[in-house]
Amino acid sequence: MRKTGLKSLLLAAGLALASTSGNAQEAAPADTAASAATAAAPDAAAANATAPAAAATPAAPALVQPDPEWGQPIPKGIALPEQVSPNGKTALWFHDAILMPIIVVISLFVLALLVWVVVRYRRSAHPVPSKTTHNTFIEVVWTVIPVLILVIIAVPSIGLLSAQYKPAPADALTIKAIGNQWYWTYQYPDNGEFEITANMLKEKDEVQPGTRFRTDLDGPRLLAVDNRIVVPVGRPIRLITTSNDVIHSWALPAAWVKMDAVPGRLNEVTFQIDRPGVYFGQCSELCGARHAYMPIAVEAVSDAQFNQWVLSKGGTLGGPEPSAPAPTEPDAANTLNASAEATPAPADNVAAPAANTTSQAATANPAGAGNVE
Ligand SMILES: [Cu+2]
Repeated sequence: MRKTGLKSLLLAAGLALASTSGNAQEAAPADTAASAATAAAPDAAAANATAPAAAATPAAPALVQPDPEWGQPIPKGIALPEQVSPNGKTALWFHDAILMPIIVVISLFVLALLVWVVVRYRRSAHPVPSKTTHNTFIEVVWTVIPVLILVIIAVPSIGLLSAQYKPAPADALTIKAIGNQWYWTYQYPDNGEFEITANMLKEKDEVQPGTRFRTDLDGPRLLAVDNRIVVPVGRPIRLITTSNDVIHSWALPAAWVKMDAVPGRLNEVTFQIDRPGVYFGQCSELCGARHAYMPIAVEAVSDAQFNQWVLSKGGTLGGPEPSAPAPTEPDAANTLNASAEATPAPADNVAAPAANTTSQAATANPAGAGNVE
């Protein structure tokens, strides 16, 4: 007991120091932030939840409530999930309208042939076997029909394949997903390089008192994370994946995305979410003991909410805009950045989460501040 008291005192002192140095450039709020941190000193968890840096940045938009029918597994579901991206919709149509009917018809046809042969040519009904060896007509038919079926499948299949690997357009938003044993970090290079750390949220009975645990607002068990990433609805996302340790895989089934995250390499995939909501995925490459506990949660919101979220994370709005095809004008970028001047510089922001050292015991990585509720 005494040990934890001492620990939280040390932690609080560290937080107070971090907050004063972090806010040094902003003359006015420095004192209040420091005193606020000191006031919160006895409760390290509370101090962590209301990160000192948040005093200077705009409030994050409220958490979006996940829809149990969309973007997460449904009980007894055996079909592909509802798709929210153009490629996903094509793939779902391809699976439901082309592949499944063809597979069902072929399977039933082969089953019927087998049953017919077994019944009609059984020994009691057909004691003398036929010696027939060749039938040109049947041989042509059983060659030509499968070829035609393969051509029918190949046309939409190759189209989908090429669509999945089409490079992102110039106005796409770039997000970098970095796999770690066993959590994800994300960077937004178009928006001031700020970084998000996403850890799985544990259940109420698995955490220390005062630590944030999963609620229904966060999402399903084993899929909810403390910091969702946010993307704008209807805008192409250029997702770049890599890893800090072993091979992971970033997968979001509802958006038809799965891309390996390989150490020392950058993989790229483009996707787009056309429906607002919260979508969940998991690491899809066996990456170690806690492979099952590094989920992915993506919140798709309007442009305005996305911008608000970016500013709340200390980012900038200098990235390419969806309507501007050639957004390289330095002037335009400056005017956009002007509104974000009150927020700390990107370098400060990247450093900020390190001050909030709620290490999640099992992974021992610094967690982010969490979505302030
Ligand atoms: Cu992994």
